[in-house]
Amino acid sequence: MAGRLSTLPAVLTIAGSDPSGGAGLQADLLTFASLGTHGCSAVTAVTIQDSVNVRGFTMMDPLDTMAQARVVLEDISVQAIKIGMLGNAQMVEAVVGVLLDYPEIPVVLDPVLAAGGGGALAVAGLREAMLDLLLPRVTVLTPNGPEALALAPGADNLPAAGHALTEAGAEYVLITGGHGQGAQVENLLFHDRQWVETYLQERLPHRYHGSGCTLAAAIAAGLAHGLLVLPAVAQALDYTHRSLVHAYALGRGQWFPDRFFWARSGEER
Ligand code: PXL
Repeated sequence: MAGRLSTLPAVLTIAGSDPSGGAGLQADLLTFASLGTHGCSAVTAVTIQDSVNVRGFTMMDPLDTMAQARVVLEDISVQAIKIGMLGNAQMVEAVVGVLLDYPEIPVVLDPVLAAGGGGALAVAGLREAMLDLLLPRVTVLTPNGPEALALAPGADNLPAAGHALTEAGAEYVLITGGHGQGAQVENLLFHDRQWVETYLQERLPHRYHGSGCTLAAAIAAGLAHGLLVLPAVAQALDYTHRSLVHAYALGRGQWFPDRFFWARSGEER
């Protein structure tokens, strides 16, 4: 039997599990599949949560998470890595150790501190470890507004936070505006201590669970397809927005993005 002549580019997510299926590695794998890539996953934590909020989480042993990442990276030519929930500083240190062995693979980091419902997905020390150890290895950092302000030392507004986070080592910083106010969502892109682009989107009426995961995973998928950062960001913002336009209410809380909206609506992907 003939095999495929070409393969799908592979993307690895290093992230937490969300049993509701809305966020976390479940969201990443759906997004990877929807965008024509093959998703691999290394689990950092198992969360207990629904569409309303987080009840708790259990961290994996970082050695086991890194063993998952290493067997994948040694076997499969991974084209991009997406990092989501890291949970604690030990997990950051372990991830950095693996990334140092693969300096050519672009990294998208969603610096997860809390879930959509507000519940914490991080313990003390995570913020500092991400800032000091991980940011210098990050191609695109995707904080929402509150995360950007929490991460950037001393910043009291979003442009200052964007500048500080590129200074801390992230090559590009995309601060998303979903948590802001106003009819338009303002997403701000920074590079090399400069504010280089603003992407405006219509603000949608609901609260969503897993929108940040979808965005970061979509950027990683774009990079895996060989896109440069700016087109990868623009396409991922558009894809995420459309997945939210088609979101559905399944539980009692936030709505879930439809990462396969194009398959159901007949729209272009
Ligand atoms: O969207 C942030 C996020 C990341 N990772 C996991 C999550 C969430 C939000 O709920 O559950 C595992």
